[in-house]
Amino acid sequence: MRFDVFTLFPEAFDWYLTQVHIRAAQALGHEFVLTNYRDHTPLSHLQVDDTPYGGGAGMVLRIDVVCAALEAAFGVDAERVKDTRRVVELTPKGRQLDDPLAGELAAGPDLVLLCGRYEGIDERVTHLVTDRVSIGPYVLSGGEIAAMATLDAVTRKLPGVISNPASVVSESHAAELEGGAEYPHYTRPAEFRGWEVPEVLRSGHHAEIERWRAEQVRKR
Ligand code: 6GU
Repeated sequence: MRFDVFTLFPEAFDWYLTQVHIRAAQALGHEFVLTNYRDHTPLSHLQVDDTPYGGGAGMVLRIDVVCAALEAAFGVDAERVKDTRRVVELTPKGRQLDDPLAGELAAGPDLVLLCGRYEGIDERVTHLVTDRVSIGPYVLSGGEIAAMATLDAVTRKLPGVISNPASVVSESHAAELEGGAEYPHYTRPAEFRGWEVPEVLRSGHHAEIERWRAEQVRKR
């Protein structure tokens, strides 16, 4: 699968794209491509944004700039990109990302993420996208953190990216757990400042451990 991220701040992704499960996805043939809108702007002085019609604070990412970047990356009319790819605008106005949506995005087709900055992207971006996605009920200064959260949740769903598939199945929000939180994890030391690891986990009784974990999930 190919993941394209359009942003004014590609360097914001430098650390994230070195993480082990992104490397694992690349080793499986998946691609991550960053495009800076500014590199393809048709405007002079590398302009990408403009003041809002009707007045108000801040700047709005121009739709002609977004179209030019999509056309440079894919070599087709910007409105046609969504014919073969899932094109997602990251915006606090979008559908909230959850585990089922991450799974849906991971099932393909290729994914395009459009990050806005400032006050966001000109509303006519709706002509270019298949989806608008938010990562939660709060406002971030730009779409980059939301794009990384989306890439993270989606990449983990790709077959073979997480070496032990059981660890994906037992994730906190997987359908198997009916949206309940995952069971608690502990590691050494067994006791610290008087805080003890539950005895059952140290017992070696796998059936009892399973029962205890299932019970913890129910309680949460
Ligand atoms: Cl996707 N973008 C911005 N700017 N803020 C957000 C968001 C996205 N999701 C939650 N808040």
